Amino acid sequence: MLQGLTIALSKGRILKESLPLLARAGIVPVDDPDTSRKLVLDTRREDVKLVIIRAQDVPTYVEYGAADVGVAGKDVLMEYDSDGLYEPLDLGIARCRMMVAGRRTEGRLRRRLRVATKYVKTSRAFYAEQGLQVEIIKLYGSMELAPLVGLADRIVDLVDTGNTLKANGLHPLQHIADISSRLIVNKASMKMKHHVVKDFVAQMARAVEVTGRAQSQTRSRGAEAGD
Ligand code: PRT
Ligand code: MG
Repeated sequence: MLQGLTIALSKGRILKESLPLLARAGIVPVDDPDTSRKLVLDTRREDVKLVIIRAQDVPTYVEYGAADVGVAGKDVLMEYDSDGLYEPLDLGIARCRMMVAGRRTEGRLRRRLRVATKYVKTSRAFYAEQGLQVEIIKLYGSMELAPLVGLADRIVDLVDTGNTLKANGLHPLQHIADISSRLIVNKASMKMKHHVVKDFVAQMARAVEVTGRAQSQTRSRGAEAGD
């Protein structure tokens, strides 16, 4: 019997950066994921399909077995904070940093520091470790706005180029974690579909390795060419 494999991915940078890795494992969607409105995509491998969902929903789908495996940002996984998943591989994609940011100059506060973020658990743990009592304000997006309109003193958000912070007059202040996307695996699938899952993880590990090698070759060629 052919055991199928369902892979959960989110649209946007995770899908974009996962596709080249999946392609190395022969997993190529039949329809173009950029234009298709399908939420379940068939691939050229008859036994493999992709489900396309919100980034924050990927761990839920995988933990409950609606997908066997998935790709999720470490930021999402830290916030999801469950031991109901395996996390066997760092894919090294969609890299960024989770940072505290704010205005550089601010008056002395006579109340608790207010921190706006969608990463409530992670932020609470970070400040607790610092021994600081802060007020966490949960937002779902556009965190950068909060300090500008006086909603919060700080934000905890992801930073890549730093352009979004800069454009809003904010500065990175503290580093919380380096972020990249991870392969996650449903615990029952790891047992029941051991061969399929193990092969897939191995193929992805190989793809990550090959991609990393190609990238460092490009870099060293760039350095030789003097750019
Ligand atoms: O956007 P949507 O609400 O649909 O979902 P999502 O934001 O979770 O999806 P997506 O595709 O934006 O992000 C998916 C994952 O990509 C995240 O969970 C991270 O693990 C990873 N990732 C990597 C990033 C970034 N880099 C990133 N720069 N996610 C978001 N950003 C945002 C950041 O929040 C900020 O608004 O980009 C902005 C900062 O970018 P710079 O380059 O201006 O610093
Ligand atoms: Mg986004």
